[in-house]
Order: sequence, then C-alpha cells, then structure tokens
Amino acid sequence: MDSSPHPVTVRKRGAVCLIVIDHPPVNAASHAVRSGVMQALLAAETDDTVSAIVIRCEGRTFVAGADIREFGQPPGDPTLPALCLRIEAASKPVVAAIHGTALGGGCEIALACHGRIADASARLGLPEVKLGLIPGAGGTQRLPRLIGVPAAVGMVATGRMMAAAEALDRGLIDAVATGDLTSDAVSFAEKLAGDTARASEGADAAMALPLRRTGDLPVPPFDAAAIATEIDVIERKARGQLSPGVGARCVLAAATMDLAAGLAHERGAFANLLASEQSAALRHVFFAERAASRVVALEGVAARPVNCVGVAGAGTMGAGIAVALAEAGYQVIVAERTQDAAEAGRSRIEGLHQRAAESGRISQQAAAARMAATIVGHDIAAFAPCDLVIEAVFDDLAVKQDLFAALSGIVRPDAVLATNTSYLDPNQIGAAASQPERVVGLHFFSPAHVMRLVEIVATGQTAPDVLATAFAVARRLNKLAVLAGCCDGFIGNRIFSSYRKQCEYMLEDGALPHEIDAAMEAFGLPMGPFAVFDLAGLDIAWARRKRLAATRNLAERYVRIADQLCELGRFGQKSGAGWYVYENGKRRVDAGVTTIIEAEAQRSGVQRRSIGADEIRTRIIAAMVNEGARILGEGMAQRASDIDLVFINGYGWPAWRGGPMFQADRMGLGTILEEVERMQARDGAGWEPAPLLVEMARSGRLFGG
Ligand code: T1G
Repeated sequence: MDSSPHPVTVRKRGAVCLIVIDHPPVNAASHAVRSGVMQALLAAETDDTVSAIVIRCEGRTFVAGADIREFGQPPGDPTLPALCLRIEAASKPVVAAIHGTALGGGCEIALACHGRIADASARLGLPEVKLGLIPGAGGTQRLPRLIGVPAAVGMVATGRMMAAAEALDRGLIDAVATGDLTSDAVSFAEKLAGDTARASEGADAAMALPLRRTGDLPVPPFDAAAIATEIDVIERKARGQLSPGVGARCVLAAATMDLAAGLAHERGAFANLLASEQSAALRHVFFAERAASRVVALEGVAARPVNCVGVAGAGTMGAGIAVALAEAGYQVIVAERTQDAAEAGRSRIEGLHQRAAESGRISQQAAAARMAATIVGHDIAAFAPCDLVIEAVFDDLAVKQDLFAALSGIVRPDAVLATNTSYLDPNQIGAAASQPERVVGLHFFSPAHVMRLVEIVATGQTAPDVLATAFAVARRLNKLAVLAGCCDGFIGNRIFSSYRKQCEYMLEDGALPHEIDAAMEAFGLPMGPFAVFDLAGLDIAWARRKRLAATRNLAERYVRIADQLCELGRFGQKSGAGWYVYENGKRRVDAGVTTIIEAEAQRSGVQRRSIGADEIRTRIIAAMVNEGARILGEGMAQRASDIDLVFINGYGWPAWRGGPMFQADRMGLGTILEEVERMQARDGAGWEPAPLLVEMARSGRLFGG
C-alpha cells in the first residue's frame, strides 16, 4: 500500500470547491493526479453546496505537464484528454489558478477550464515539441480558439513560454492576480457562477453569460498564406525534427475541423510521435540534462560565493566568457598583457554586447549596463578582489603556469582559479598555483557566450567545494555543465579526435569530403565535419599534430592529406581554401583536393572504393562510441548520457538523435563492436575495441541501462 498522501485533496471556500494538487516536484499530471482531479470534479458537480470549482496546486508551480516518466506505459484512465474534455463539459464553472509554469498538459488543463487566473510571474507554454511530441490533450485545438492561429502556431512550434502579461493581452488568461492568487481565482469563479445562474434563470440576456467553453469558441480568422509560409519556415528550421511542423499543422487544422475531429486528428499525430525514435531520443536528453548536474562527490558540499569574476585574456574565448559572465550578472574584470591587447579585447566584448542588442535579444540599456559592469585593463593586479579568475590565455603550458603562479600572489587565498584549456593538463597548470586544490578546469566551447556546454574538469587536487563552485557558476551562466576527467581532450575533443581520424581514413579508403559531409548533414548535423574543420581552421589541428609527432604511435594508421593541405597554406575558410574552396562566401568542392586524396591513397597502397552514406555514419558513430566507452571505462565521464550531452551541446549533434551513445544503443552494441573490430584490423593500433564495449556488447547491456 502506497503510504504517500494522495496528491489531490479538496477544500471549500464558501460555495467554491478547491481541488488542490500536491505532487512534487512539479505537480506532473500522473495517473494518481488525473484520477484524483476527476473524482473531485464529479463529486463537486453533484454537490448542491458547490457553485463553482477552482483547480490549484501546492508547491512551486501549477501542473508542469503530463508525467514524462509514465510515457511508454499504458495511460491509465482517465487520460489527460478525457480529463480535459470532462472539465470543459462541467456543469459548473471551473477556474485554473496558475502560478509557476503551467506547461504541456498543465496548460491544457487550464485551457479546458472556463477561466484562468495567473500570478504576475506565471508562465504558460506547450513545450511538447522539445520532447519530440506535440500537445496531446487538446492544446493545438483549444489554444488557437483563445489566442488565434498565428500566435498558437508560434507557441506550439517553438515550445516557448508566454509570460502572464502577454497571456492576458492575448486572451490566454482572464486576469493577472492582484492579491492572493487563490482568492482572486475564487472570486472569478463566483462571478462565473453568478453569470451562469442568471443565464439558467433566463435573466436579461445582457447580464446572462453561459459558461464559456473554450472548445465551443470559433477560431478567429487569420491569413492562411502567411501561416503556410510560417509553417514552411518552421519545418526548415527544424532540420529534420518532425514535431514542430506536425504541431503547427495541427493548430492550422483547428480552423477547418470541429473540436471532436480536431482532437482526434491531434491525438493521432501525438500517438505517432510518442512512438517515434525522435521522441525517445529527446526524452532521453531531457532526463540526461537533469542527471548531468548530479555529482555524487558534491552531495552536501557548499559552493564558495562568487560575485566578482576575473578573465585573463580577451581573445575570442576570453571575450565570450566575459560576455557570458556579464549576462549572468557577475561583476567582470578582464586583463590582457598589453594596453593594445586590452583595447582590442574591450572592443571585442563591447561588440558582442552590441550585437545582442542589435538582434533584439537585449535592450541597448542592458548592453550598456553589462559593459559598464566590465572592467578591462592590462594589469593582472586588478584581479585582487576576484572570487574566481578564469584564464583564457594562449594554450601554452608555460604561459598558463606563469599566470597561475603570479595570480597566487594577487588573489585572496580562497579565490578559485579556473583554466579554460582545451588540451593541456589542468594538473600541470594547477601545480603552478600556490594552492593546487583551488584550481579547476572550466572548458568553454566557442563562442563561449552562445554554446551551452562547459566541461568541468577536476584535477587530482581540486577541492570538493571548488568543484561545487564551478558547477554553481556554470548553472548561473545557464550553461550545461558536464564533469570530465583529466585526460587528453577531456570528453568532447578526445572523442572528436577519433571522429576526425576516421573521417580522414575514409578519404583514403574512397570517400570524398563532400560525400562525408553530406552523409552527416543528412543525419541532422548542421555542418559536415570537413566544413567544420575548414571553419575552425586546419592549422590548429596541424600545429597539435606537429607538437605530438615525436610521440605518435607509428603503429597507428596516419593519413597525411590534411598535412599536405596545410603545407600548401590551405587552412580553410580563413585562407580561402582548405578541404573546400571559398569564393564570394560560397563553399565549393575542389578537384585539386580529390587529386591529392587519390595520390595519397596510391602512395599508401590503398585501393579506393565507393563508401555509402550508411557506412560513413556507422564508421563515425562506432569510432566515437568506442572512445566514449574507453572514457567511461577510465572514469573520465560519470555516465554515457553525459557524453551524449557533450555532442549535442558542444558539437551540433541533433538532440533528436539523442547523442552517440544513445544512437549506439539503438543500432545495437553488437553492430558497433563489429565495426570497431573492422577498424582494428584495418587501421591498426589505437583502434582496439574498448573493454567496456566488448563486455556490454557480449552481455547485452545498453549504455542507457
Ligand atoms: N514529468 C516528470 N518529471 C518532471 C517533469 C514532467 N513533466 N518536469 C520536470 N520533472 C522533474 C525533473 O525530471 C526533475 O526531477 C524535477 O522534476 C525538477 O525538474 C499530454 C504529453 C517544469 C520548467 O515538457 O520544463 O504534457 O531530477 O530540474 O529547472 O500534451 O522541469 O529532481 O528527479 O527541470 O525548476 C510537457 C518539462 C510534458 C515540462 C522546472 N511538459 N519540465 O524546471 O526543475 S509532455 C514539459 C520542465 C505533456 C501533454 C504532453 C522543467 C520545469 P529530478 P527541473 P526546473
């Protein structure tokens, strides 16, 4: 017998019945909640002492959606659509008292009510598209009846939340609470009851207001051509994800179908998406993002307070980090080595804030305020008051060690020192600080003010509260933080290196850059790998290969094609040519690169053959997953889903693919292992199957558990 109290209770305020949902953490509409609300509603309807009903929630929010954890199980009665229909059909007024975030099924319950009162800070939304779904309990049919098709298409297709003020303005809610939310909702319910009573007693028509059932409202007229264009844009922007377009088209269908037909149409589309791979992947990502912040070693560990943050270096990375910090409300102190570099850095930072204002993301005043909160100079003594200093200087060990040694004599003993290094060992950087335990890696991804991902790297000395501080700062920056161990390239770049090698092997084996790019863009990546290499610059990886050449494992296959391009000064977009040629802002396939590839294959004695898109994708995913399995086996990542998040949020992997480890589970780890065994036979050292992959493939286990 479940001892937890029932999530739905009933109270009275005069003649108004309060149906109170208390189902932490977000009052998700679980089966128990749905059946509790239904029972309370039916009882209130037959209770002569009840004239109206208010549905409200305890805790931090109104119902924040269907219970995602119940997906995949048979939906127990009443389903959410049935509950919404019954609320709408109620013989007595039902009013939703909304606070927090009324999302998904929660918003749909509110839409089915006869009135909606919201807190000033409340937000409403239908974010189902972010789970690869669409509203499945009438949202696409009732929302346009209240706010019109154009606004409803925008809300459903983007999943954005609408603030209470806008919701009032658009007619999604009836009022914003001026006093106590419940009291305001009760008053509104009493008013509706009075109106309804007058209607039923045949009072003067002007005074009588029969219950306004959302589903009975007509869909307001709209510009069909404009909506058709809008939906085309939505589908193009979705880049292969289905739910935004499907949701928008269901909203459009509301204008041509009666409610019953529209609800059936919506339910069919919802059921298809619920069974889709895309939704399974996006639900995986939803829970993965929430798991990523769970670090067992940090339970109960308090972060150090951080308000003033220093950034050493104001190049591309440093400027982006400074902008992200200012955006999060930190006081920011930036220092470069010289006055000129500081001035250049200041302009870079100012330009980024200005661009955010010009794009409408922030106001000019906000941009000015953020710049005013940012001090830029060329003396690291300015870091003295900082609670945290993040270095984003040239990726050279000696430079970073000298900086941390100098900072140790400038900042307070309790100030945290963070390195943004991509490839150097934070242990070695930290060793230069007077207190290595206060050093941590904060590996941002460029552009740092845009990319959500930050890899947090604990050195062997990092103190728990320093690690907790890094997570707290990442959270305040609204970043997705993933804990990574100290290994070459941490999680993302280490796996990306394997990915790149396989791509270059495939050139020798028979594929061409644009064929590999096309295969990965068809998979959903916004840009294929060779286009990305050209964008980032081939010289960076080339410098690293030259740096590591003396220690390279000669038994591992090495492809010299990229080196040859660099020796020709072909560094990618920055030099007008790399894997592709760039003319007038356009990227073009270059037959000269094909010639170099063919010559290199001949020199290597490789018989080139055609390689299809499926094989290209399988080799790339297998290479990534094998490295991911090594990383997990070495304890350099906490969980497989963290690796998925790294590629979705740092490397442009489509979230609706779930990430490489999720993809491997869907492809079958046996298939992945077979591909890795082929790599080992063909590509030699460095391509041995990861022990964890072997063990899981043979035992039938999955990365997703
Ligand atoms: N179902 C189950 N658990 C949920 C949940 C949900 N809908 N929403 C959140 N949680 C859990 C979450 O896993 C975490 O658990 C805890 O609550 C706190 O969440 C028919 C089909 C509401 C804005 O998509 O956007 O309705 O990790 O860390 O940052 O049309 O949660 O503590 O164990 O995110 O304050 C539509 C999803 C569902 C909303 C709060 N609704 N949730 O953010 O806390 S589909 C959504 C959120 C649907 C109908 C369709 C956010 C939040 P744990 P959190 P937060």
